[in-house]
Amino acid sequence: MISVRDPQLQPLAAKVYDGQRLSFEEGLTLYQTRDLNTLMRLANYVRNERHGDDTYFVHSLRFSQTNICYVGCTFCSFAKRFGEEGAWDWSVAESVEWVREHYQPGLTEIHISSGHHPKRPFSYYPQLVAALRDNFPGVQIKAWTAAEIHHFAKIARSDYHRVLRELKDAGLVALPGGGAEIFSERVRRKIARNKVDANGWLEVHRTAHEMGIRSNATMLYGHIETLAERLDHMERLRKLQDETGGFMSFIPLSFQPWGNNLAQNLGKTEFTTGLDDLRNLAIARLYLDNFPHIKGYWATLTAPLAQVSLDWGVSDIDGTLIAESIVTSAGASSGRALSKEQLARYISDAGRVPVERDALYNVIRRYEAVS
Ligand code: V47
Repeated sequence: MISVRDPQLQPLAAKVYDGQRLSFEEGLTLYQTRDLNTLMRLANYVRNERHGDDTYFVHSLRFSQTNICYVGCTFCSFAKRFGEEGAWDWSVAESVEWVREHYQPGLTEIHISSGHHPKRPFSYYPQLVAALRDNFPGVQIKAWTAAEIHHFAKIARSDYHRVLRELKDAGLVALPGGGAEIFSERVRRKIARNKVDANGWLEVHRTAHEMGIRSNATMLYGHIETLAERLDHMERLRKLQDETGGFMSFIPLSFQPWGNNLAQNLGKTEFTTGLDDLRNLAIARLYLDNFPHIKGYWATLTAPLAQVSLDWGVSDIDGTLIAESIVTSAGASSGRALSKEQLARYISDAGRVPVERDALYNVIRRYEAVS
């Protein structure tokens, strides 16, 4: 048992050491406490119990077949309209060419997320997955957020199950966790009005899990949400994970304010600081007791803070992020990908063991532990 400065954390610490689940109110206490040192040590305890020093990363190419999108989320700096400068919309053949140009030896996954294109028919998407699978055998395809799967079901006049079945048959192995934003209806109305709602997002993941497709979950935070709304987001994920067990990791994404209107339109002038980000990761580790991994996404955190986050509950720092463009367009630091060696160095300099994994957390290489 560690010494606890904030007496309010005493009963929570006892529960954490006893492996008991935290309540919503206890989660709020963690958002309010000034005893960040205890919070860090509790999250680190849970992380070490689950994973020891093992810290995961993946050699990942980020691909978006289009940035054309009709949805108009106010936080987004990536989307373009038809004909706008900087818009792209690759055919299947052009997509394969693009991936070939950016391919690196040893690449493990192609992570795809993009815009909601109003005109492409659904048949294009399984064709794209199959073409990537055939041209890059052995590279896993983790493709399209639940928001996009919802869009595909609409344009195909079909349902989530049938859409996911076709994509899976074409070679898709997992879903990325984007599009979740914040589940609160109050916030969603303001920042992502035309996107799939919370229940739809959760239903896509439920359907995927029932079909054996594993997935991730994100949370976009640090804009206009309250702390209770962050916890509500985690609460809904925890419930679904109790049902299905299909989530692999949870990824908090701190809002990046450049090139979008959210900040100006809603009068937001202050954004998350390093300790906000670390606190949020630690709470996720403690609250989401049924999620295997909490990701410290270096693209939004910066790599040095992602390194520090390894003591705050984080067991995965995502990956090389070749050609990341979604958060980069909003000012994040991911414009330059990191090599596997650089990622391994960040991890081992933090006294942890780098483990290269694939999209499904199968181990590719465990590095030597530092002595
Ligand atoms: O859904 C968009 C977010 C997400 C901004 O599954 C922004 O392993 C911050 O899906 N500031 C897409 N965030 C990214 C995504 C993802 C990322 C990392 C790992 C995984 C995974 C998936 O990017 C979107 C949205 O929430 N985003 N704009 C912005 N201005």
